[in-house]
Amino acid sequence: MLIRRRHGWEIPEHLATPEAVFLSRRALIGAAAGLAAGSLLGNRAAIAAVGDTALYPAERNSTYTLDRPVTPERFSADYNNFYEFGTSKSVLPAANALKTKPWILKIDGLVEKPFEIGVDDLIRKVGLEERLYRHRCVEAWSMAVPWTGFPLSKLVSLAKPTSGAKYIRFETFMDKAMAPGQRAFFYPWPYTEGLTLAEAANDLAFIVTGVYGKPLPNQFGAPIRVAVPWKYGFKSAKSLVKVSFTAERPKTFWEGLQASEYGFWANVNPAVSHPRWSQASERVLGSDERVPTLIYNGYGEQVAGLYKGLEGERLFV
Ligand SMILES: Nc1nc2c(c(=O)[nH]1)N[C@H]1C(S)=C(S)[C@@H](COP(=O)(O)O)O[C@H]1N2
Ligand SMILES: [Mo]
Repeated sequence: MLIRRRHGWEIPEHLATPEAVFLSRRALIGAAAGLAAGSLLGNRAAIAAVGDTALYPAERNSTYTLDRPVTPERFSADYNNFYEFGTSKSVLPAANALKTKPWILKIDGLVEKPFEIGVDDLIRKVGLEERLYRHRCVEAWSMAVPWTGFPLSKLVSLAKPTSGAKYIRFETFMDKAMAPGQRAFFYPWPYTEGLTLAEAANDLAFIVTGVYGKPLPNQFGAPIRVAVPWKYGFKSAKSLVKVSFTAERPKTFWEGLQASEYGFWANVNPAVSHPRWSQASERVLGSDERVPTLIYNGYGEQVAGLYKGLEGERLFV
């Protein structure tokens, strides 16, 4: 979290080419299954599932608007936090090693019946939409991106949590062979994060499978991640393999590393400094401009109510 460097913005050609090949192959394989599902269910989501090429770009949900331009992909795609692949911002080449097909998501804990589901099946089930969201890293940089995905509440509904469930816990994959960062033993791997069920039910809480109108490039946390736009970026865990429902507040990766600096709530607040730097403003990726940071990252109207009665908690760390 401490290292802040600038790197070249080029996306190597070897990244673009396999994707194109991959997508056209997928379109062929997916066509038969997608058409069958479409005629059975007759809904738009199922029909759209005729391979990844037909799924992206998804229709934009116009409810979510920005107060700033979308960050060009050449900036956001080579300035990432993904500690599994190293602590620099230039994890793009290392993240190439992440094998995202097939990818199984496990749902467990306090649910009616734990289950596993392939990410492609999940997407076909719930459908996709695009949303423009701001993203504010605790390190005081920010971006604005078009995420593709679906509300986290849809995943909660599928999971059917039991009455004892109060929290949702996200877990990232664990594979030291693929992710060299996970060989650093002093980090509490795997990466974990958490929300209250009330937060997870808020419409802003989003499960992300794509960005910039296409499936997630690896360095963004492929194939499935979280976006919780009113909280500091570290709450938005990447490359999820497990979503668990718990009675106890889950211990998170950054909390495990340094609880005094990175807490469970981590709601954005310009008035509450990080112990080592101000949170009053942020550097917008792709420019040297600094803009004032907004309480709840500008989403207060939708989320402030979640924290009524919790004023005694460290809501902004
Ligand atoms: N598994 C995992 N998830 C993670 C991180 C990480 O290192 N590992 N970094 C977090 C932080 S600090 C931020 S700011 C965002 C960065 O998302 P981006 O690289 O897509 O911009 O991912 C979050 N999710
Ligand atoms: Mo971050």
